[in-house]
Amino acid sequence: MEKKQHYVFKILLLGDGGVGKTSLLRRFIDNTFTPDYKSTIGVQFMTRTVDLNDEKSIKLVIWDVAGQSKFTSYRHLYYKDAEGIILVYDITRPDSFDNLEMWISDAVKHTARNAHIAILGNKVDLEDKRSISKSKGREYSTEKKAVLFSETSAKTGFNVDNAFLELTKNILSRGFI
Ligand code: G3D
Ligand code: MG
Repeated sequence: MEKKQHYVFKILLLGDGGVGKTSLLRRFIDNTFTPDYKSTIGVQFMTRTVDLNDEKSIKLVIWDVAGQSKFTSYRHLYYKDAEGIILVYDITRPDSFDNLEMWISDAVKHTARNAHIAILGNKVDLEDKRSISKSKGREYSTEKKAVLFSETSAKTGFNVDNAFLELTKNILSRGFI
């Protein structure tokens, strides 16, 4: 008897241009990092199915709001029904950290109230250029009631799988109504 339960979770990737959203997605989906993919990327979302255990299979549909200016209301059409929101900043760019406030309020306004928020400080391989400390990122995430805070590198792959999988487990365990 097939007892496996199948789930589909929609996850949004948000954050300033250049912080590494598309790179994180590609790292998670294909385990690659290609600095010059820009012209070949034509899709708005990618999927990966993860089997957390023998009983649960989860298809993640991850939306990259690439190319959508943060000043257009059009992008809000993609926000609806998301179970998870991944906010990304670049640890070397303070402006990308400061803008999280805008991205969070925007996401909260346009998604269901109990969407789970994860905050990722990306490009941790550029430690010598760091301008946002890990503790500052963590404090901010706690303040915003994010279910997950992590520092990642799409370039090396550091913490990338982990971040997506932890968010998935969180959505699963706390439920989504
Ligand atoms: P975006 O989708 O948020 O706009 P991209 O960001 O994924 O397009 O990445 C923007 C630039 O940052 C790219 O460089 C990409 O290679 C680089 N990048 C993404 N993630 C990392 C990372 O973890 N570490 C480092 N060192 N660089 C990263 P280019 O030069 O193509 O603009
Ligand atoms: Mg992109």
